[in-house]
Amino acid sequence: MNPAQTLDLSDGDAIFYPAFFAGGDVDRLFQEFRDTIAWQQDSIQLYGRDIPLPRLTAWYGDEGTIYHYSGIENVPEPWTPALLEVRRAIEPLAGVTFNSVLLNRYRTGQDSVAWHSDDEPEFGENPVIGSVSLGGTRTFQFRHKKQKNRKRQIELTHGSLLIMRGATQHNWVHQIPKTAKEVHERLNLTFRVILGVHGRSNT
Ligand SMILES: O=C(O)CCC(=O)C(=O)O
Ligand SMILES: [Mn+2]
Repeated sequence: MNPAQTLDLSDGDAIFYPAFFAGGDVDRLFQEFRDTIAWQQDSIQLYGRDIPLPRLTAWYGDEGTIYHYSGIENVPEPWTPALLEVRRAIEPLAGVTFNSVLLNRYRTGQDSVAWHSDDEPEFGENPVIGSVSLGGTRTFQFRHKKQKNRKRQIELTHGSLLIMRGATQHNWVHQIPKTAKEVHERLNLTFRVILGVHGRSNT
């Protein structure tokens, strides 16, 4: 593991570990998740039309961690051993017990996620989000919600961990823009805490 970098968001709090997972583990995890996760092509409803998301997604977690976004209701698949392995590795740094994970699969540079913040009510006031990246490096951008010229960006490398916490989701939006560059397929795992769910968290 190499040293942490803080992102200097002032009214937000984000820490980045460029090579949190290293060696053979990273390639093994990439292959395992690419080949065994129940990837779905979701779409959002916009003006009465179904628009496919520009990426594949999946939702895993404790029973009852139902998560809504853009009109989509996500019912979790149960944890797999590999997901639990990653979760346990990052929890000591995140300082929370995660009960769910949203996975994103960016097949090419044309896959992306648009500006948003992870501020759905089920995440609570100041959510801690642990985001693990595997595969091709993609640029992750932050933009301040009010002072739109305040921007930050980092390259999310293979095996990296980004932790967002504090007021980050209140004050900043983030995105993964499309790129014309040749990029390798990328997987992203964002571990989250959904509030109001009772029960065992490690089954
Ligand atoms: O792919 C990423 O690094 C970001 C994904 C993201 O922001 C999200 O799923 O909320
Ligand atoms: Mn997000």
